[in-house]
Amino acid sequence: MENTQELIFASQALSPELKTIATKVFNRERISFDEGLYLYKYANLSYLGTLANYIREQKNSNYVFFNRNFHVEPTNICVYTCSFCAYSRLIKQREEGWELSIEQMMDIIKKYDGQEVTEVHITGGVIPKQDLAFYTTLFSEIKKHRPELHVKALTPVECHYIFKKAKVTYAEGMKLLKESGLDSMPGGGAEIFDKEIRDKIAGGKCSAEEWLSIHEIWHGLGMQSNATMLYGHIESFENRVDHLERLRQLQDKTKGFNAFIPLKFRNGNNDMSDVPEVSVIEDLRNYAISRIYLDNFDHIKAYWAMIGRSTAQLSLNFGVDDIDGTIDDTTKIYSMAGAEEQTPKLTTQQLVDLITQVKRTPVERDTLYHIVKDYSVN
Ligand code: V47
Ligand code: SF4
Repeated sequence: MENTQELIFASQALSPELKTIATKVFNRERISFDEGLYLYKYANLSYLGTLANYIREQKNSNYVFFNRNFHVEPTNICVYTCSFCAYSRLIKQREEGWELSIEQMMDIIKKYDGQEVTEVHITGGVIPKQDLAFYTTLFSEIKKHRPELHVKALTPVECHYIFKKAKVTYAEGMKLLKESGLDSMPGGGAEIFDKEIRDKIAGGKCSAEEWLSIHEIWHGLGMQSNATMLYGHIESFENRVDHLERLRQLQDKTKGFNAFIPLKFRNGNNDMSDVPEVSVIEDLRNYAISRIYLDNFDHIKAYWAMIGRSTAQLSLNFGVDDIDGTIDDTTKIYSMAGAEEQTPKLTTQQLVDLITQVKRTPVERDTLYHIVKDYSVN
């Protein structure tokens, strides 16, 4: 630790503000909103990497977590029209979309019988037919068939819509979903919390306050979830710090978030194709600042299917300790928006190799970060 501190403080380029922030990090003190903003505006990559890596190793030592998972996307038809979304088809273009029945989804799930997957991740578009009863039936069917398979499903965007339609409160709806077999919630639908930007890119769907409230209620039931931030489009650095700040405040209250997942805006085949994508340097800076700012989150995840394998490997030196899972070519949301990974699928051995190539220790986890296999132990 002394060496890390000496390295940081020896830098000629260090302003008094950056010195104060580094001192806070080494003393395990929280940085402020203005300091978060200062990092986005002025900190260089090596400074951010050193601090983020220090925190990452304090929290998770040399471990990099992954899981064995697959996705089921019930539909890509959607009543909403988020302008960054390359995936959804409006109801009127439904011939270009897919819409799975409960039986079809159960057939997908049954294909994994006998395989060592631990999680099914279920999210997609929002349509009237796939309502609260549809999802409670689906979850209870999954649990009847394979009780130990962790069901991570539905974002507040879907929850808000199905609860309103069923005329139940968020609390009643979340309780019904829990009783039917929902185990945790993924981090999607957060986009960017700032109202002006959210209205521009994701108008009509649940608000920031509603997104946060649904997670808070879920955590209140003793359950866990993830959080995301869609970055690198038309948002400002202030908007990013505001997003991190709201998540940090909720996590102080509930401690229910497992991981934070920054999602890089990809500009292929959507209504924001004229907005350029940010550089890999900006991706790494953003991972590192997220790691530094979110002192009450245990895990920062780089979603390899979205940023590609090489950037995911690099991110492991910038605060990231998790690279999601095997996925098994079961999600289309990023490949349709132009991500490098056109057929997102990695075997467990390939994930282990990616991690060991950058001299980290692979650990297979379950959704709630219990260790399934530590690869440093033979
Ligand atoms: O909310 C959609 C994003 C999210 C684009 O919790 C895009 O473990 C970039 O949240 N460019 C859904 N991003 C995916 C998600 C997720 C993924 C993996 C793991 C977990 C988890 C959660 O995908 C959406 C939206 O923010 N998204 N389109 C795009 N063009
Ligand atoms: Fe629908 Fe989600 Fe796409 Fe928005 S991001 S249009 S809510 S599928």
